[in-house]
Amino acid sequence: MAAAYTLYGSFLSAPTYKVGLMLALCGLKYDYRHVDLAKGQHKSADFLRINRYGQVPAMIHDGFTLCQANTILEYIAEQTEKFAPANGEERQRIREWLVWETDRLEPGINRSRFFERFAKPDQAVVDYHRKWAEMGLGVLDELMEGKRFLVGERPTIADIGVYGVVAHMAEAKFDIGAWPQVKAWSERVAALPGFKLPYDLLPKADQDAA
Ligand SMILES: N[C@@H](CCC(=O)N[C@@H](CS)C(=O)NCC(=O)O)C(=O)O
Repeated sequence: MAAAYTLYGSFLSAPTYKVGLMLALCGLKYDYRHVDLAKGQHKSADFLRINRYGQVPAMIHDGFTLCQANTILEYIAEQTEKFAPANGEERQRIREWLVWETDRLEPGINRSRFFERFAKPDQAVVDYHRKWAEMGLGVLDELMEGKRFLVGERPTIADIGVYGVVAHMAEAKFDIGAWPQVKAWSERVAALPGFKLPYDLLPKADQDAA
């Protein structure tokens, strides 16, 4: 029988990892559909019906189609009440973190990683993005001082969204040791039950829930 959740994504994609990590930490079974970005499958007519933006990840839950990783995290948290806000103030703080990271953290780290792994543009472009990543990591490090998790004392989807990016910083050739609060926090996330690193989590081909 098909699982209630189907995740469409790529094992190379940090935003796909965010959703896969959330499903794993919630202990949810899901069918996985590999979208081959190199072959342009994300721009095919079939896939555009699932995600109009032509990007991974996308998810279908009981016939309801979703895209944009951080909003998928919010959806799963609402469905399961796991990693969810405890009250209205936490909901707001979580959203602030999730918007901040797509604005100030993800572009610098993910593009720096892309340049290291796939295609290097002019050095000035590389330097520009590395500077943005370092600024974002600096803000995260400062704001994590004296805190266990981003919002309150327990992990929420804010941690999962931000961690999904931080997990890829080594591939972007950033040494997490330069940001000690980020390092300590990321170790707390990695200690959560069900946690898996990116390449241990996402299959390289379609996989149905066991
Ligand atoms: N804001 C989107 C970003 C998704 C994204 O950038 N996905 C990349 C792979 S990591 C992609 O599909 N790139 C192909 C494209 O944008 O055409 C999210 O969080 O889901």
